Amino acid sequence: MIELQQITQTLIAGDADQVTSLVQKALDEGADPKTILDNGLVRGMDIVGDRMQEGDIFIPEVLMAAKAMTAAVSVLKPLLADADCSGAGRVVIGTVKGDLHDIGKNLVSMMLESAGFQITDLGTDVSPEHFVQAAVEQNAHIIGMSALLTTTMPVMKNTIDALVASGLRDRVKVVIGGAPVTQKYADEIGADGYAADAGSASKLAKELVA
Ligand code: B1M
Repeated sequence: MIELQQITQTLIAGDADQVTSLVQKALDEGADPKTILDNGLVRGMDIVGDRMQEGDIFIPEVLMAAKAMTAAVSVLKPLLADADCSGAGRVVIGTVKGDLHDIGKNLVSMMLESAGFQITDLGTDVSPEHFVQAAVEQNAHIIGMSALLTTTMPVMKNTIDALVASGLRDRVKVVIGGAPVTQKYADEIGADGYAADAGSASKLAKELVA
């Protein structure tokens, strides 16, 4: 029987092949995909973050863990589809300028896609102008922004300002998230919503376009 703890430790060790195989075995044994994601994989990335902050591990080890996370999530992706999906709307999503963290953003994209949204993923390091341009091109209902650094959070406000300047603000909802982001910050900058995790982001997006 695969323990979630084993998955967490293998993720922290950055062993993509092993973690992928453990996730597959856990699924074969009947484990719930969402539990594997939250209590095995995301938990592992949190521990990686704590160790990085304490100076116990460095960027190369963090990158290995990040690659292992991406590989493991790809096994879970088809199983996390939302049963209640009904052609939901168009979302332009990205990690804001100056920020290269994309694991959380990719999870949010994946959950939104599973919930029936059409996703345009702009990747990382996305400028306010690029968000606005993509929202126009895609006729987007929602712009989703992710930031993992306190220093890049202000780009979210800059993007909302750019939306206002382009005359689009009333037509496009703005959802923000990422580890340092809070509901209070969303209120301060005039975003339409904040979500703490990928599951709540999908729920919130559905509410906003209903
Ligand atoms: Co970076 N990093 N990192 N890092 N990194 C953090 C964020 C940090 C907290 C680590 C630490 O010190 N404890 C710290 C930020 C401190 C701060 O600003 N307060 C930090 C730092 C300092 C840095 C560098 C500056 C380090 C350096 O170079 N000295 C550098 C910056 C590079 C840059 O972006 N310009 C850097 C680099 C990196 C790597 C490249 C090595 C790698 C990223 C690889 C990648 O993403 N492809 C990396 C990683 C992996 C992390 C940690 C360890 C893990 C992040 C992660 O993937 N978590 C992170 C520590 C931590 O967060 N505990 C850390 C798992 C992921 C599932 O969670 O992204 O929070 P998360 O997403 C969640 C929710 O937040 C939410 O849903 C997701 C799923 O549930 N969510 C949204 C996210 N986006 C959302 C959008 C929404 C809604 C919800 O709506 C649109």
